[in-house]
Amino acid sequence: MKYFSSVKDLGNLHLALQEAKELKSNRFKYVELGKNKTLLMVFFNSSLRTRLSTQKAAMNLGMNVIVLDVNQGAWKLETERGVVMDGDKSEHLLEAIPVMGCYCDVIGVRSFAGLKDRDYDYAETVYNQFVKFSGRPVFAMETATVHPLQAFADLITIEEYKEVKRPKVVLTWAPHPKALPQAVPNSFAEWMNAADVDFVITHPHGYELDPSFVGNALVEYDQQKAMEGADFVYAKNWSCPGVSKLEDYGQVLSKDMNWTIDEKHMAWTNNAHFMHCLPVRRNMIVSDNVIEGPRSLVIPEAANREISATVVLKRILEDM
Ligand code: AN0
Ligand code: CP
Repeated sequence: MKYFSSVKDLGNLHLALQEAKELKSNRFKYVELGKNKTLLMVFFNSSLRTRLSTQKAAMNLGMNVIVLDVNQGAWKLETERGVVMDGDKSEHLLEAIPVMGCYCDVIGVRSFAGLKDRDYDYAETVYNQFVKFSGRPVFAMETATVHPLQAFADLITIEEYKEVKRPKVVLTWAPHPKALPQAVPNSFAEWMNAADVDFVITHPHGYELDPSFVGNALVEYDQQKAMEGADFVYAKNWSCPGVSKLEDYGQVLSKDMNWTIDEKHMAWTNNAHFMHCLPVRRNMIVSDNVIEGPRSLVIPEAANREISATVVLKRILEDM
């Protein structure tokens, strides 16, 4: 594997899940594989889980790791071509990327959505420049529109905790004070469509996700109806994807707290497990009782980020 941004990059998903299970029981098995290989992790915004879990995964494989926080200590980077650089940005991404490629063997990129220009975000302008100009294998650590390491970890978690062969999984929008990207719900939807689950998406009108990610999922606007009989409830906020109304892209259209997941909501389900990628705002997205409750999987999901990253880095190293 040279690039990782989609479930398709893994090929047979069943085999990838098996590999994840094996690596989880022996995560240092391939500690020789990454010897004298360097991972560069580039962050254009904040991170707790991705930073730590991906670094740990690289260490499991014996790699060296360099982390660059572009907004803290590096030159401010221009990302658009053709700009007269007379402002606060000292360097262009088009020089910075090949330079970064000189110092490492693999690059992880967290580029994040600007949420201003839908076409710019959905063209994955920043991530694709790393693919094109770094000369290195590149993987997504949450780009403008996808977060595949999270979705992979979420699927590993569902596999571990499911109590029926084909569980019902519900992705529900929940309120948040600030505009957030669609990367997490996009990838979650993409991965659930590829997995052996019944998948339902629920959100207020106007929050329709891009059809390329929704795929064959059932979209149900009535949150209660959607959640009835659910085995897993995956809550997440996202800003307007601009599908039905382009000018609303990146806007907060609703802060309706009736969508906040509390015990009343969970009572509609089949004693569902609660999931969220974290970081989460309590009592906006989910009540204290639900996130602290016995059915909450937020910590196991975060723990499985180490596993999903180990599988991805192992496959990249094996292909070098
Ligand atoms: C980010 C998001 O919603 O995409 C990161 C989640 C992994 N969340 C925040 O910025 C709060
Ligand atoms: N879930 C996740 O990717 O968290 P961070 O933003 O802290 O990396």
